[in-house]
Amino acid sequence: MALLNILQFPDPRLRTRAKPVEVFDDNLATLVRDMFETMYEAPGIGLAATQVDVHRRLLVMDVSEDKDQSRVLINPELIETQGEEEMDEGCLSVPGYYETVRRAEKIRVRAQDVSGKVFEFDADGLEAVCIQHEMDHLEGKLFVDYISSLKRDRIRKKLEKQKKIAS
Ligand code: GNR
Ligand code: NI
Repeated sequence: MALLNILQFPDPRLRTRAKPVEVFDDNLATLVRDMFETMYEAPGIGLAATQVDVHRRLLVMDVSEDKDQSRVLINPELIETQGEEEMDEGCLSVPGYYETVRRAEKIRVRAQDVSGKVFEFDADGLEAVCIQHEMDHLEGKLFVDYISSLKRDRIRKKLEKQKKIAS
């Protein structure tokens, strides 16, 4: 097991569009395990491969209170969306900042599991928000892209300053 380094905004690597996962092998299973360990340790409710500098289309998540409902989505697609909802979002790549984002309220998702098997399910509430947030990462998109450029710039400057002090 290994903890992975989480890239922080405004790292340009977070802007990479991830490629499909094509090989469902032991390396993939190890990456999934390491991503879960990294997500639970952070702690966070989701983690996209992009955030750990792996530019393949997979994400892990667990939105449960008891942290016993781990879910891995490989090559996820939204096949249906319904309604709109606003929620305060945070991101492990934008630590310490929370902003309101409007997203689809209910979604139907198609994805593959770690062995490559295709499955579908419906999600709403926090789970739906988390899936859309993680799928954005796979497109190189961050939740701060939904707020004003003035606010985003302020966050960028503060995180850059923090990084300088820390290094
Ligand atoms: O841990 C996280 N919490 C969260 C809260 C509201 C909306 C989205 C999220 S995802 C975030 C972890 C993360 O950055 N995933 O990419
Ligand atoms: Ni995030």
